[in-house]
Amino acid sequence: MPEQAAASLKDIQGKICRQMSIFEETFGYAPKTVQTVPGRVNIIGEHTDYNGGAVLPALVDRSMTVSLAPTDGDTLRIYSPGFDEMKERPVVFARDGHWSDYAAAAFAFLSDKSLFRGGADITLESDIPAGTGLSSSAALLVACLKAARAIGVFDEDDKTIALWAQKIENDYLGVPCGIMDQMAVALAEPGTALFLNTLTLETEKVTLPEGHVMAVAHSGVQRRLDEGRYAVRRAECEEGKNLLDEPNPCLMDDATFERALKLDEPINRRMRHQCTEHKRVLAAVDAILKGDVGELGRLMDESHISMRDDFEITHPVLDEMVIRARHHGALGSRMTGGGFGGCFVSLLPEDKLASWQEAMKDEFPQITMI
Ligand code: GAF
Repeated sequence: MPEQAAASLKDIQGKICRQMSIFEETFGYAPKTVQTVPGRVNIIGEHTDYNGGAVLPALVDRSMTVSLAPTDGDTLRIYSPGFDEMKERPVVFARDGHWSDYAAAAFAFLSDKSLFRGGADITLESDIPAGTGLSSSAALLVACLKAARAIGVFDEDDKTIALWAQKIENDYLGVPCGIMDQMAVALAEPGTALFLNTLTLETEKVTLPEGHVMAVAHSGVQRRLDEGRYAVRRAECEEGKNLLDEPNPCLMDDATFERALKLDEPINRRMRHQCTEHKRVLAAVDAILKGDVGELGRLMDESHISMRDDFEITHPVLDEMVIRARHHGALGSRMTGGGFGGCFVSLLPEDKLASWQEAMKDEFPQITMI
């Protein structure tokens, strides 16, 4: 087993053991299951997952761990060592902005589908920094659903779990997200990226060229999808779709693209990002398969510029960091995730990783390396 994979397996085993003891200390008995689900970084393909486009996420070495035991009652007892708080709430869901909303929504969904009866004791803990574009929410929902499956509540596959997690986020938690994050954290495998067609949900494993890594760093600028700016971009895309009569703007043909460019500001630029970003994902996969890291880096840079100028979802601090990331040796660099802050991802030769991280930390002490 490669050194990195062995280290990450050891890390997961450690998290499972820790979570078992936390559960036992909290509830006085052992959990029936412990599930660990990693976060994800998106290498390229931003905001294309709700417009029929392609995306290329990969797992990060941070994860969400959920332990669970069913109970006879009709309440959920949810404990978080991070918040050092126990929350008891009915299975019937009412969103109240509490950290326990996500876990509660997962069980409410299963209960509303008549799959889950009774109550549950749950503990959850994560080292995925929340609100940084690494899909801690999707990891939490998928971990809860996998835990429920492990105790026999249902036996659907991982793809169904991803679709359910998206539905819970859309319908119970009011976040109008696409399907990338849930598919990535439910299906991707460590060490490979997941090339996902968000229209057909077909997936393909893609391995980065030998000797290169994707370094992920948190800029220190916090973001939240439910702040509304993500929803505004979705609404603008809906407007573009209607004006062009094109249900999947990522896939528009040349003639439609010409019409899109003539739409009013800013819908014309929003549509341009959709179409060019989708094409960049396809080109990036092609570059990876050919081992052309120079081209891959160039596409990542171009993607950042498109997010900055056309889709307008970056942040001045991130714009500066990706420029400096390249200056310090990255072959390409871009913000990753929903936007307006959070993390960026940089392509680097493996042997430059340590010196690059040091140079970036020296210049931006607020950066956290993931
Ligand atoms: C967030 C959403 F949850 C995803 O569905 C996706 O749209 C992403 O932002 C942007 O690519 O993570």
